[in-house]
Amino acid sequence: MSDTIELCGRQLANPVLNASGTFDALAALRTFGERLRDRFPFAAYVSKTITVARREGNPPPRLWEVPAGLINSIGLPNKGLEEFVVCDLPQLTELLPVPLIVSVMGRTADELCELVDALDGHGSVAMIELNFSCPNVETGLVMGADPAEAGRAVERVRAATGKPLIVKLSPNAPDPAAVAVAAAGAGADALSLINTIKASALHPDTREPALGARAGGLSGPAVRAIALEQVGSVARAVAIPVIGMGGIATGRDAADFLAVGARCVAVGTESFRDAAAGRRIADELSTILKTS
Ligand code: RRO
Repeated sequence: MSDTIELCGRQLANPVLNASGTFDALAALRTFGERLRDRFPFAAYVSKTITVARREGNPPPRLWEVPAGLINSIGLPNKGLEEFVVCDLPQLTELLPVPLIVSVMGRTADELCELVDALDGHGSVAMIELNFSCPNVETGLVMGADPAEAGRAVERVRAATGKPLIVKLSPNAPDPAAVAVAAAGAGADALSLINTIKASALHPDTREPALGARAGGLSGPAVRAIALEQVGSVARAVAIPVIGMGGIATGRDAADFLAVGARCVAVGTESFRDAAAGRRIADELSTILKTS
């Protein structure tokens, strides 16, 4: 039996993707070259989120470990749309051995339209993920928290591109399934969730916030049970494919997300511990699906 699955009209070799911002494919491909191309850990690659304007990101420290998890407050540093299209996109086009999904975030629907419009003519961009859910920049949550806002934004972006649109939902919204239904109704082709859960920690010595921006987003095994619940409730509410993520570290975890209705899964925090985790999880998942 083959592990291939279909996502937004593309055949993927297996159901395991990366979570945006957790794997720097260009750095890895430049370092490991052909060896990595032949055994790339993911069946499709989601870029770090880009914005129209360049951003420096949040003050350090940006990462803090907690039991079974990681809090990040990265703050969306990126070189901006123009530099991404001129510098990164040609290299990703040349080097990536799997379909490319570009993650974008806008402060307004106009900005989102500018982002997707600039990507629309590039054949190497297989899909676009709209990040409605970054916990570390104010605007990331506004569109993702309110179903009506999310629906209006997706409707505008839908009219601006023919590329498949994945909407990344926030676990910090009062009702993620309601946002999912609104996004699907407005023309989203797929949904992904969860992003990180708003969290904070104090430094044990100073009793001051451990992160430069005071708070951040929690990921890793600590969030897995919450993610499984939210992915299941969203998958039951919509007919479009769902990409499930949140603390997936083994093939068994991945199988659980598929069992509650996800079409694909994504690996994030586990890749920081083991850069080849995506491949291992895909192999473990394959064995589980063949023997169950
Ligand atoms: O860059 C970040 O701080 C960040 C983003 Br864009 C996101 O979507 N999720 C997250 O936990 N961190």
